Amino acid sequence: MAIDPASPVPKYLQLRDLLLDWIVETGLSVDDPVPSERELGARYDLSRMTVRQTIDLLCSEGKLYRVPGKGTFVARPKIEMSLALASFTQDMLARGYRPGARDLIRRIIPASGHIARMMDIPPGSPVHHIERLRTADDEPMAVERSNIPVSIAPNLDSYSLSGRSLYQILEQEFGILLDSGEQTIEAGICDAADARLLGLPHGSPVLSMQRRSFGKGACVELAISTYRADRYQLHSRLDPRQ
Ligand code: 16G
Repeated sequence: MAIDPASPVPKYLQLRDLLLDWIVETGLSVDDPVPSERELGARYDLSRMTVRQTIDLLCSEGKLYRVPGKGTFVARPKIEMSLALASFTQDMLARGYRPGARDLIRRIIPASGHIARMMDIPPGSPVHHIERLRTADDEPMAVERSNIPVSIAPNLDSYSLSGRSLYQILEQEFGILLDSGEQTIEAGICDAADARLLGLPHGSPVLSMQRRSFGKGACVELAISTYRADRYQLHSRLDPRQ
């Protein structure tokens, strides 16, 4: 395939698709180098500026990455997160990664006005506040901040969460089955604290998620989480009836 100069599609976008096809066809894998901007320009008869625009785009999409002085390489594919009421553990296992969690904060706090409103509980009522760094194959992926009313899981704080799924503990120890949920996802910028935890430069793009999970009509968890946008993408099936 070649660039079509008569196409209404800008050349840098045509080159993007050609390069992605070429990577698949030639069987390039993660960390393999792609040809230099000069070689690509010559191969597709394009200016260096157009080629750079394409490479910039593919880098910002997380498909390629640059190493100064070395070249441009194929990036690892992003992890797909399903928009289901699944736990991090389930989601990672289903995708072939080893899930992990490191406790950052675990304490009982009085529900703030926001938490109380979101969870439909009285302001000031006690909630378990759990902050965890979530990992996949030991790589930091997300900072999750969960709030769970003490009234529904009184001694949750006595259960270790290392190596065990929160949703599994809620089900097995407290008989709480999550039956519905809602989630909002926004683009965001990593603050200094989360950047340090996730091993990212301050100001990196993230996916900010707020999830409310319900069991028998009551709000069980309000989770406010920060996921790395360079390693994560959301995947959902589309239903024409919704
Ligand atoms: C998911 C949930 C989180 C929940 C966690 C439990 C989001 C986006 N996702 O990551 O709310 O606390 O699963 O995971 O908020 P676990 O059962 O593996 O501990």
